[in-house]
Amino acid sequence: MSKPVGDIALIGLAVMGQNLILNMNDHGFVVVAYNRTVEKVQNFLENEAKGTKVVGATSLEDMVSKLKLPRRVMMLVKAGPAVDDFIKKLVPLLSKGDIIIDGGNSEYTDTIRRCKELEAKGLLFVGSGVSGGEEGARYGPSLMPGGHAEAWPHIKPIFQAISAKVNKTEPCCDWVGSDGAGHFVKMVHNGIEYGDMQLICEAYDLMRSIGMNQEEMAQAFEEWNKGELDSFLIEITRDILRYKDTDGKYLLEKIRDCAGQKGTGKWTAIAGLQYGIPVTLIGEAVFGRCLSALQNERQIASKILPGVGDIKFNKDKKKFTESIRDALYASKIVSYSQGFMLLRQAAENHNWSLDYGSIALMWRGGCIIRSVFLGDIKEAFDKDPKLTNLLLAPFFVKAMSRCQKGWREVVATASELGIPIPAFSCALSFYDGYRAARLPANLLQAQRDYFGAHTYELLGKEGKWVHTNWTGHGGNVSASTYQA
Ligand code: NBP
Repeated sequence: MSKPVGDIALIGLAVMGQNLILNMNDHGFVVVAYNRTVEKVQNFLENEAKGTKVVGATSLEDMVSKLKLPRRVMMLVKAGPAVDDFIKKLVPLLSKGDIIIDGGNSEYTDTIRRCKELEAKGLLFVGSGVSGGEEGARYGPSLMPGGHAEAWPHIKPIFQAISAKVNKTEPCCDWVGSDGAGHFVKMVHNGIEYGDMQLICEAYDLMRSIGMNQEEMAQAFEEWNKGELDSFLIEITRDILRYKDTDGKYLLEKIRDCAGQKGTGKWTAIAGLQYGIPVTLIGEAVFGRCLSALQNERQIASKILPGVGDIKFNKDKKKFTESIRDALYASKIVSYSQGFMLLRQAAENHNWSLDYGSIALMWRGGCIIRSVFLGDIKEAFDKDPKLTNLLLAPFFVKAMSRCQKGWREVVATASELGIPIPAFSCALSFYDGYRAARLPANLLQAQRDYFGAHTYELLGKEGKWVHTNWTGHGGNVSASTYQA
């Protein structure tokens, strides 16, 4: 039998898998390629991988026999049962200390379960977030690996070589933490991506509503991309706005306003509810897509429900565009603060020791949310690793004080004009709520106690739960106190 040559095996020859293999090949690694539909292996070798060192496998046994020890097997297949199916088939073929990596968009709870199951079998498991789409996979993705830490030294050289680099040398990839930490961080990344996209869409909707043409909008985005909003999503928005169809007309205007989604934003919002962290902007971004999908109902309602009448925009367009930029930046700061709050809470619940500066660096390049802004976030965490909330970092306090006037003007004007801006406005409400020393939850507690004897604490006597017989004819027995 010939000596195994494969540094790593990759299962799943769809867009992500093929591109990641070619990226690994470019960096000198020998990849063994395999796919459920085996014919795709030969096809890949004869086309995209022609002239490379990529080796094909005709079965899982063949694939495993071609790998150096410890064996490293990475899957990039559809998340869900496909991952479990492959794990089941791989386990009898692998030996103690071998490594299985799941690079798909798996739910972090599945990754936690798989880590436990494989640990019992002596195998190492890594759940890694991979971001950057096709282009990222080919030329440098952001990689967020987590799971069994013993696997990290064996995969680090490959992962850090193929990942995107900030300042040409700093890899957008580092070890995130144990069990599901990598996939959790990737999930929050995707949630933040939903938020960023919604904010940009609201900015576009405002610009359109105040009568800017598409070239004017593109110019605004181009300008914004030179400053603190410099990011991949702003850049592609500029290009999308300028893109003309074969008939010379703008393509964007012809696209149905009905958004799709694959689930990771929803998972982030659900995690926010589970961990009790108000990731309101991500939640609104998910609901914004749901509302857009009710297009038929909206068409009907648009003819029935009254709006604001003939109130017209009568401000200076140029100045108002600057206010939109401030609203976008301030809302983005809120969204990322909420995302990092969720990471912090999950880390506490799962005992993950997350390095928030390092996570910001992982997102700084290669992935869809890559931006200059993430460099500022990294710096804030580097300066104060114990920072309780990004909003409290001096850099962002300053930004908020500079942007809030324009932000408030945008929210008020949009409300007057009847333009929906769920993300801008919920971000502002969160900001005002977070900075409020007093909220009306005293009344809420009183209501709960009134109808359900749920008890409340008195100011200055925290920890002592009391019940009032509000009506005079209720009992004095209270319900037990617990947090859902
Ligand atoms: P897909 O998500 O479309 O998955 C295609 C691969 O899954 C093929 O290899 C296919 O095999 C295999 N597969 C399927 Br579908 N059902 C299977 C089953 N029941 N058992 C075994 N294999 C099965 O590919 P992708 O877009 O390259 O994404 C791969 C992973 O990376 C996914 O988890 C995705 O969420 C994640 N991801 C995608 C992107 C992106 O931009 N596309 C970005 C980041 C992460 P077959 O050829 O035999 O049908």
